[in-house]
Amino acid sequence: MAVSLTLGIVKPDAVAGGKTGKIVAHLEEAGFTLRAARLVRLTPGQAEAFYGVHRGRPFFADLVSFMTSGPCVPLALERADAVPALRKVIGATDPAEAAPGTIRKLFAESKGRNAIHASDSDENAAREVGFFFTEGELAAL
Ligand code: 3AN
Repeated sequence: MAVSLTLGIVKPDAVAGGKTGKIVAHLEEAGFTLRAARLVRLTPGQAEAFYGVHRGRPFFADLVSFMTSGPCVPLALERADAVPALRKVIGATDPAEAAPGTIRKLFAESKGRNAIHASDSDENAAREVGFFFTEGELAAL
């Protein structure tokens, strides 16, 4: 089990709902170490670039609109097997289908307003961490 990095984003619904601290605490209790974090309001161009893989999907315009609707909190998270571990901790995309105790079950409102993003592969994790943070911003432990 190699230690690796993944990207989480506390989404605008959870930031506006005052859930950022609870979600970060949940992640730390699940064994993740915070390597970098910031509060940022994405521009439409940034959100379209970040979610470029979903361009053309029916929910793309709503996704960009939602992700630019208020500040979000990108997090560079470190742990053994970080990518699958974070996917497990956040739960299914639709909170109605998310397992008990997962972040989306606890904090998400709907499939669109679903509280948190997590990278879905090591390759995307590297791209997504690099989207928000420079090497120098990944704090040394
Ligand atoms: P996940 O975030 O679980 O990896 P993806 O990659 O399928 O899910 O979708 C990316 C984001 O697009 C989701 N987090 C969600 O906000 C949004 N999304 C996905 N499917 C839908 C849908 N059917 N309706 C509205 N938003 C959706």
